[in-house]
Amino acid sequence: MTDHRIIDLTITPIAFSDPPLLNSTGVHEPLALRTIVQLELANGVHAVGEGRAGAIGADAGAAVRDAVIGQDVFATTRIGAAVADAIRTVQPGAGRHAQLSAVAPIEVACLDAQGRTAGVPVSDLLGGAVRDSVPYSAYLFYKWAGHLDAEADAWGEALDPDGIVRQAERLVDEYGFGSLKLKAGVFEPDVEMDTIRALAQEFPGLPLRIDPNGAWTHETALRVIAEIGDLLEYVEDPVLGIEPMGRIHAETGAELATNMCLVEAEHVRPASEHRAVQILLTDHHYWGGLRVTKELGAICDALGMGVSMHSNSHLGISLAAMTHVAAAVPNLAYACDTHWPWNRVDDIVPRGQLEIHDGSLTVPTRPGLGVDLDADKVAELHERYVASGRTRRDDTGYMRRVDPAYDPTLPRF
Ligand code: GKR
Ligand code: MG
Repeated sequence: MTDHRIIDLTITPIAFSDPPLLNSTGVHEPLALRTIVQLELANGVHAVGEGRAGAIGADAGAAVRDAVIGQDVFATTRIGAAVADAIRTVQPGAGRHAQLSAVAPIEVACLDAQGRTAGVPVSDLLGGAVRDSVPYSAYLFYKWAGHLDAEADAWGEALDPDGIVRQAERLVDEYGFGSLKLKAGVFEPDVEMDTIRALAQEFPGLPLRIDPNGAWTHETALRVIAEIGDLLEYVEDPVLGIEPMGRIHAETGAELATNMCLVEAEHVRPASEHRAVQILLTDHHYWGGLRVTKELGAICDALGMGVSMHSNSHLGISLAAMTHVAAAVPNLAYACDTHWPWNRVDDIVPRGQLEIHDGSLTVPTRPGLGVDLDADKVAELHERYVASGRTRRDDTGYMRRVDPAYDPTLPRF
């Protein structure tokens, strides 16, 4: 029996390239931020997890290390509780979200370590993969040609329906995506509806989704659903809030998905009572890890809700973790979101270990997450983080450099 105790934990904030992607609160800055955690076990195993920017801030690092070091890596429930306690101690105002965001990358690293120790992939630790590959959707964004004060990037401009169709062609050619998601809430709804119509014409048969992140009023959402609802697989967060989402569903019968109104355990009951959510977009980075995400899948099943997966700008450790849990959730029936094609140029997983072919990623079968960590790349991205002086995402602030009057208040249209 080897010694499974955790003997070291490193928390590394990183910054990596991100194109100027537009959304309902502004535009992506040149650098996206993430948190990498690395564990070392007494048995010599090294393991890794990836979390949100600031998931374990500089103020919390020492307390979280104290909470984790010395624990048996198989005791993830106890480790999670200790990490949540540590966050509450150093940040007394920290809500459940902040605590679970800190727990998530550590739980992923623990599962990576468990898998490496036992010689099995993480999907096996989650009950086993029920599919060999996980489908992802192309995540389409309106975007500027390039960042402020920089040359145009290789993706090119996408500020109208034609630009989005060109972007979709590139993503479908390169990755074989079999469904398309449009990030909306950027332009007048008529432009965004024309974009969906153009995609439907160019890619007949491919499921289409639209996500304005709550930028529409009740009336606008009703109009969009009336005009293009029959072209859509589902509508994601057309309006903000559980009751408003429930009213849209009641009045239109449209299938609604969310990563905004059902984001904590206490939202499950009201979301179900109001029939506000037909498809829950889970996200292990916010919910506290892979095991709870799997449990969430079972809760959705019991409530008659569909399941898929939300993403934010991320790198390959997250993609591997998302793929393992998506493979182990039997009722996950929609292609998952991923930002990875936008960010992979700076990946910390060596090229070739993760590839999306025919729109799907093969579930890694090597022990643990089944991918390696490029330590030199992590060091480079950490230097970039330090040099940037940034600690949080500010899409609105960046947009205000071109439009000082930009108002992120939603709904906007
Ligand atoms: O990357 O701009 C973005 C997205 O808008 C992201 O922040 C959202 O969290 O992808 C997400 C979503 O589905 O709402
Ligand atoms: Mg969304």
